[in-house]
Amino acid sequence: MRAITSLEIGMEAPERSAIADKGVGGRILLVDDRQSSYERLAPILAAEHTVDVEVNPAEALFHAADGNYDLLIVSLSLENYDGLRLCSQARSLERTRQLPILAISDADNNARLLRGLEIGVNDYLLRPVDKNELLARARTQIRKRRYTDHLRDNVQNSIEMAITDALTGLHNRRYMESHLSTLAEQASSRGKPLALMILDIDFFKSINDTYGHDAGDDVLREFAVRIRKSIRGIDLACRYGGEEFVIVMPETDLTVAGMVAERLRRSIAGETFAVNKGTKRIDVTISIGLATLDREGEPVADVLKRADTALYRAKHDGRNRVVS
Ligand code: GH3
Ligand code: MG
Ligand code: MG
Ligand code: MG
Repeated sequence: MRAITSLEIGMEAPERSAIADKGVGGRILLVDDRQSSYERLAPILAAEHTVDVEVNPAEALFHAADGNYDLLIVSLSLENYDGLRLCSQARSLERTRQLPILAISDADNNARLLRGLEIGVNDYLLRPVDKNELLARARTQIRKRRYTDHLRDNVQNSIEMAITDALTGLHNRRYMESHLSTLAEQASSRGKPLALMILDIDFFKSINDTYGHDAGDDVLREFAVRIRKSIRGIDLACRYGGEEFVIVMPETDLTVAGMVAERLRRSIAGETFAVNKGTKRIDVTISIGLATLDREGEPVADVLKRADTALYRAKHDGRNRVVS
């Protein structure tokens, strides 16, 4: 692959960065095996964008797939290769499916152009290519691409926010409830155990009352950090309510879950929590109620209920303990 850089086409670096600042400058892969053609087109594009020229169409897809490009420009009149086939392959490949394609076609080849549009080519230009038209169409495709990316990021963020507890970064109750029954069904159908624990901070109200609400928040955040450290990737931890957390552990029986719970309980009681910007360290303890899925097809609500009853007993028996 031959990269046409600003130096090669004699353009000063500040000029390029001024254009990049406007946010339109993108990365373009130009697939063209006719020297007379790409030697004219690439410098035009390079005035606003970073351009790589690929003269070997068979290689082009490979580069398009991992080159992080914003736009693929394909000459349909390649000498030894079908430019349309390249476009169609790009559309069927996961990594290039969303990559905009601008086709360049000979003026006398309308049928091929129509086929290209059917395949999913986003826009086209006819030869002889007009400089300003090329730049305008490239710009439009790159802008659209940026906008779509932006929308996708926003959707992604909204989904994250809907399933995440803002204070601790753990999953929220809604997320856990929507996944718990699936986890239980999977465990049942595979004949694997499933353990569930409810963790509740002891006398949390008095932490708030004594050190302030912000200190309470510090404790919740630090508790979430310690929970994360003590679970496996397949475990599901969530903030279930105020100072109550739930951990679901697939493929874990009561004995192992009891050990995990006890280790966590001890680590909380054994190391003080920093609050109020680290100016104070306070003692925190937790109580844990533990239950497992007992029989195939048992409703998860029943398991949760038993874990909650166990938690109640842990509180009643003096707190800072695990009960199953
Ligand atoms: P127990 O040992 O029986 O669990 O007593 P507790 O004081 O921990 O339980 P209680 O349910 O009486 O109090 C829970 C408190 O948690 C009450 C509520 O104000 C506080 N709380 C709930 N959510 C938050 C929060 O996001 N931040 C802070 N700082 N406090 C919270
Ligand atoms: Mg309570
Ligand atoms: Mg509590
Ligand atoms: Mg509580």
